[in-house]
Amino acid sequence: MDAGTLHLVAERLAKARRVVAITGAGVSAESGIRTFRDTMDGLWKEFDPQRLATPEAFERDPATVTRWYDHRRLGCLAADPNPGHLALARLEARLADAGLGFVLATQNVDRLHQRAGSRRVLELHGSIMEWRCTATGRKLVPDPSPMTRFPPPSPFAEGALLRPDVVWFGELLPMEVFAAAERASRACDVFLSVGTSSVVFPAAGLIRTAAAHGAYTVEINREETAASVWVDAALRGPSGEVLPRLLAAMGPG
Ligand code: BV8
Repeated sequence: MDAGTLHLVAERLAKARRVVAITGAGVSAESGIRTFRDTMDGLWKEFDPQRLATPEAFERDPATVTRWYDHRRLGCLAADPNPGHLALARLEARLADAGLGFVLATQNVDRLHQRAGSRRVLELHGSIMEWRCTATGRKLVPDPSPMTRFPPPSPFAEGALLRPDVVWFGELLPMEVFAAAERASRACDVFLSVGTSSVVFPAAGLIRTAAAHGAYTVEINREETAASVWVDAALRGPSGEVLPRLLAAMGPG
């Protein structure tokens, strides 16, 4: 990662009054959670996330889809926040202490940002830690142990099922959550895009919204993404290394 760019970005962040960060699967990779672009581990090698993460797949084979989600849920529970999650929580605290604004919009469903101490987290694609009744929409947090029946029956309505409270491909995002992320993106001075391939919309559009409203846009990723061609600065490297160095380069908070 280029030290000059790091200090440039740190200077911008140190002067910013409102910051937005969007994160994707890459920010959890160093916690041992596979990204969507990694080949899937063992049991799931033959499945494609974009085929499994759809209402049609759930309709067609609810047992396989819920088994996959319970497998991922247990992996998220067993994972720990990494230095990248912790650095974003520190950035939020530093800005809040100075009476400045910080909004974290995540595409991740693993709740590691919250476990790292982030307080204002917009879960654009829901959470794997909450499941909801297919008949009533009522939600619950399943026990932190493997589910025993697939698909899990809903306790809220006879004959109904429980599904993960995530947004599947082809499903609408929670509109009030996305609207809050859009508002923050329109108003921010600096927009950080961390660990996302920036291909899934409408989340991937937020960085464009920020840029169109004058924000300084920064991409933190190990490699090029769909947004690389036009961000103001790119910090190449694992977010678990880049983010702590960025916080350190900002100087005393
Ligand atoms: C919708 C939850 C309205 C479930 C997920 C234009 C406008 C609107 C919609 C569309 C559109 N064009 C197409 C669509 C449809 C679709 C879409 O975007 N499709 C894509 C494939 C083109 N969008 C939707 O369906 C959305 N709904 O628009 O509703 C509507 C309704 C009906 C009909 C039409 C429209 C809903 C999308 C949400 C889907 N749910 N997740 C679950 O988790 O199972 S998406 C899921 O995939 C993630 O949440 C995330 O959003 C996406 C994966 O992206 P990333 O997080 O970026 O992860 P990825 O693996 O791709 O990349 C990892 C990155 O990290 C890489 O860049 C890598 O280099 C980097 N990295 C790796 N290690 C590190 C690292 N970086 C730093 N450090 C490291 N250590």
